[in-house]
Amino acid sequence: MNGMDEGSLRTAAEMLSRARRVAVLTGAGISAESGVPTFRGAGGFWRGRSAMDLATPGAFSRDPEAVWEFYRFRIAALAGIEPNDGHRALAELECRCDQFWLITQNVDGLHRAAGSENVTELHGSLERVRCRICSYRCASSDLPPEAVPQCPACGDMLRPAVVWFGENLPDFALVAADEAMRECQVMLVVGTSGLVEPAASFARMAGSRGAGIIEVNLESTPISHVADVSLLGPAGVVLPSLVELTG
Ligand code: BV8
Ligand code: ZN
Repeated sequence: MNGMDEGSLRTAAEMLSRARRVAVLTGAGISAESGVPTFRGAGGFWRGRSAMDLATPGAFSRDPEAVWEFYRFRIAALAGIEPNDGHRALAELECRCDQFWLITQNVDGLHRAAGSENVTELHGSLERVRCRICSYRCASSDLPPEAVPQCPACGDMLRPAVVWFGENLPDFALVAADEAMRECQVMLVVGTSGLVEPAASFARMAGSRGAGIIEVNLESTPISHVADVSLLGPAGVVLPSLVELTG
């Protein structure tokens, strides 16, 4: 069942109204209407290089200047972005549930800025940087100005506190995601292309345990096959309508 038709929206709202324990998985698509480029759209390229090529430990070892140029640009862009109605609708939904998990692949901090509380940043955050080898960490806003900032504690290189391709996700994030998948009665999957593991498998895992799956996206994705209902439309329009109908 798909399409942003009234019937699908009503079905999704009924699923959510009956659920007391709700999990949400979000991807870059929920921040698109805030002006944050998505990974696989046109925004997925930086000076002709794919974001995927730059977001790896190998790229950082080979060319830390280029990787830092990419991330400084994205960190600077955080100053100019605001949560949109989609982020705010999820913060509202959280208030209406007995248990709520917001698991995001995004690193832009917009869910917390919108007021969401139980947020798990699977892939870290652009708001923080850390030392490549020691435990030093600081806010991105306190970043030293050098092209490749040095750790004040040990002198090695500072890096963005995000999870790169080929790196493991932090244990606390996997524990939170596992609990959400086990406990939720409904999982809402918003604005993700469903290509990056392990997040891409969360909906299938929750669905195989009996949770109802609702997808919100502009187009169908590999997740559409495991969704009970797919709502095709922009998250900033669909989510407020959905939460309002949930009553
Ligand atoms: C791991 C942080 C164990 C950085 C990100 C081969 C070698 C090495 C690894 C692998 C391999 N094969 C598979 C892997 C695993 C790899 C992976 O999945 N690769 C894929 C691409 C093949 N995963 C990992 O490496 C993960 N770690 O598995 O550890 C391990 C260890 C070693 C070796 C193997 C396994 C770590 C993954 C984390 C990577 N870091 N980000 C940074 O941001 O710079 S991922 C990055 O992609 C972002 O976090 C982003 O969120 C994420 C996923 O993308 P989406 O969020 O889905 O965004 P996308 O642009 O793709 O899609 C946007 C969607 O929104 C679209 O569907 C669009 O239609 C929709 N949309 C647009 N506008 C709207 C909208 N929807 C609604 N409304 C709108 N307005
Ligand atoms: Zn250090």
